[in-house]
Amino acid sequence: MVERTLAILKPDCVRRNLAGEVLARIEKAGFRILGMKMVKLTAETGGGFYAVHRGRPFFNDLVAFMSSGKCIPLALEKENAVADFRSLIGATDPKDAAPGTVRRDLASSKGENIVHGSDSPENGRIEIAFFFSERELIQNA
Ligand code: IDP
Ligand code: MG
Repeated sequence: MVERTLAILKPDCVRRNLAGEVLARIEKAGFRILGMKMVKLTAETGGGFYAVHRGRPFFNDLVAFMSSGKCIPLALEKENAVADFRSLIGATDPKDAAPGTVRRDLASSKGENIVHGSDSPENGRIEIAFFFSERELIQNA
């Protein structure tokens, strides 16, 4: 089934000039980019995006990291987008991620792990709507 998923190139990715490398991998894997923008989250908006993790021991560090620099959210579409994107990026901790995945190849730690990917089609829709209005999602260009 054609699905949508939200990716975020996190502040470590942008800061380390790896956005082009990760975008190339996303394009080569067959994802259509419906929307792309550059944003800087605040403690409030970053905390809102990751609200599901509020109360976890890593929450404060996560929010500080996500608001530490520019991010690039991407609205992506393809068959089986959610699972295929998570396969492309690998496990949360780069030490556990499979060889050839974005996180294994590029990420420095479990916290600073280069890229976000939605964990279900429903969350994909919710997370895309967090960053993009309907008219910013361009299907046929
Ligand atoms: P995911 O990004 O692979 O879906 P989640 O469990 O949803 O992983 O966690 C969201 C983000 O929170 C992770 O990508 C990572 O940046 C951070 N995080 C998760 N678990 C830890 C941890 O144990 N230590 C530090 N940061 C963590
Ligand atoms: Mg997650």
